Amino acid sequence: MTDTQLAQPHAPAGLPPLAVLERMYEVMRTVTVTDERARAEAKAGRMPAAFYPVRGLEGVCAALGAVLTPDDHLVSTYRNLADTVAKGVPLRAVIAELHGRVPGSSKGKGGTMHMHHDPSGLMATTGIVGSGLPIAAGLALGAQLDGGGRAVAVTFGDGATSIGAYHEAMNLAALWHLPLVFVCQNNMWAEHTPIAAYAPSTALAERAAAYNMAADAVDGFDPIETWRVLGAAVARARAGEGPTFVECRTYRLVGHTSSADYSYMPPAELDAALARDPAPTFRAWLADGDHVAPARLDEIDKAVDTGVDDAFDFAQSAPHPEPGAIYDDVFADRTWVEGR
Ligand SMILES: Cc1ncc(C[n+]2csc(CCOP(=O)(O)OP(=O)(O)O)c2C)c(N)n1
Ligand SMILES: [Mg+2]
Repeated sequence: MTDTQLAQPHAPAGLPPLAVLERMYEVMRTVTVTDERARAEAKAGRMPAAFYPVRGLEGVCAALGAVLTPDDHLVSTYRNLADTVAKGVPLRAVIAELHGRVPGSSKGKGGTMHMHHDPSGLMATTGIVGSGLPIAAGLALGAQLDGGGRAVAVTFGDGATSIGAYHEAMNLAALWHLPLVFVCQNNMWAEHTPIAAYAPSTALAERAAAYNMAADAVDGFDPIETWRVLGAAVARARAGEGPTFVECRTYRLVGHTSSADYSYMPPAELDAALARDPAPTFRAWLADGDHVAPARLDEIDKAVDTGVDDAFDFAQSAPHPEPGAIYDDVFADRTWVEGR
């Protein structure tokens, strides 16, 4: 933990209300089931796209979704299944976009690298490591100029903290007190490189002190603690108290992409993380602590399974975009396109 005292005054007391607990579990279960199905579909050649698994991030993303409203903006990465679902993008629109089909959130023309869904506040996803941070800083400047009240969050990996754009965005956000939450999804790996092999200090939250920015580090396998810390950071942003850097410590439970070998990951480390698999662990905690009735959890599981099947069936029977649609939604002034 680093400067926990900076964020904590805003931390909500107690547990999230029942509806929020149920929604968090629904998101986590949806993500776990969809992730597995997407990897299978990609391997079978039915989803001809790179898919970046999110297993391990379920609790972090469910917590983030629970503290943001649809008016708040989110910028994510290529590893965005959990972020998009948690932010409220309909699963059909997410899966159709992964398949490059017309009903996708970017009309099937963006794929996982370029998703956008206005009604839920998902502003962009990016394929270039670290490139979402300056975009989010711009959105946060917009929110500030609009008079405040709206928070902006950006998610990125641990590896992104070694990219120049990360430092530029951190610097400006702190200097201008932007309403921005930097959510570092530290899964301990950047492709095939473990964090200790590329970062001289693996305490990533401590770097925020160099920008005089509030920061916290949290166990990302604990969705309730993550909800508290992210909730406090979002509250700071809304209150005009400036940005917060939150390092959510998790572990990547499968390979970098759906097809990548991950036998290089130390088995003991991976097994320890798998023993804390977010959705089943949260489910057991909800049931054992009498927070949500087991029958209700069964109901959620059933609805999630049906919803995931529906989203893949929907996507795979939807049309691809027409070639002529390639210039639509790209240029505000279409003279150049139409003049050709
Ligand atoms: C600027 C840039 N350099 C390299 C890559 C190739 N690349 C894609 S994902 C990745 C790993 C990034 O690791 P991290 O930021 O920890 O995110 P994770 O994939 O673990 O979620 C790399 C190097 C890229 N997309 N962009
Ligand atoms: Mg990583």
